[in-house]
Amino acid sequence: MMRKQILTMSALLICFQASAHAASIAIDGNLADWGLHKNGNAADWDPDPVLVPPNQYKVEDQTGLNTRLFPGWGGQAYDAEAIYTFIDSHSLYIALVTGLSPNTPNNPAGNSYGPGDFAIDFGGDGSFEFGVETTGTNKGKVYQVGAWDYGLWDISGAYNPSNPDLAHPTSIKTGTQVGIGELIYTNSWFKNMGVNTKDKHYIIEAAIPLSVFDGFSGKFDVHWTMNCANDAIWADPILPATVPEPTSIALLALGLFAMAAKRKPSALLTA
Ligand SMILES: [Ca+2]
Ligand SMILES: [Ca+2]
Ligand SMILES: [Ca+2]
Repeated sequence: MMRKQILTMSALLICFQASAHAASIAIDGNLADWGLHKNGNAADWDPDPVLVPPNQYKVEDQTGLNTRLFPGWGGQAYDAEAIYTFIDSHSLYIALVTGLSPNTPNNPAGNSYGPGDFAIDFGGDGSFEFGVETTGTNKGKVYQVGAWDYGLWDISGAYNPSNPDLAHPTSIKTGTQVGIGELIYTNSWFKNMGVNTKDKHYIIEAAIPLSVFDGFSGKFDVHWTMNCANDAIWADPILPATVPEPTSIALLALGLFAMAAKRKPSALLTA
């Protein structure tokens, strides 16, 4: 009897989550669902304004061979070009466009640096509490981060690997896994996005369940760079404090009503 009641509740809650998740982002490495285009126009970088209002994205497309990206160099191959974020009742969605191939070897001795991880700072205080792995067998896993790796540049933008700028964490060094999201880093490049039509672009698209951020809310930074931190990009969405939504309250009440009905069938029948 009790088991059946619990199943009824679960079914109702799953039902609710499925309907709330009906938002429009598919984690498939294609950013058409964000309202982005590949038409060779400047407006290609502008997302769907309803989905992604201005505070939730940043575009910083650069081009050219060995252009200075600030603080580092590396041109298109190291360009962190755009980041977009969107939050629904279930997940944080992230879309990143970069010139950095996921297959770039991490070989500092050969002046080659691989992709970094998403770094998430609640409170805007420079402490990046969470990280999301973007490559390797842990791709998509979310960590509460103990320590970060950093890049080659100091706070003034000078090459100084022994005193790196802590505002730009690169890869997760140590941490405790708190969950797993969906994440795709496309292996093949595409062209014709924006006015630099010959640039090759790769995409990272991710969905992170909000449950991993339990106890955190408010404005936060979603930051990404590569392991040299030659170029970094970030956006500042807002995570509302968790309050039960009217729909879920109604469904919970319905579930409780169903349980009460099962517990006291006679009372219901004679009412
Ligand atoms: Ca997509
Ligand atoms: Ca570019
Ligand atoms: Ca913080």
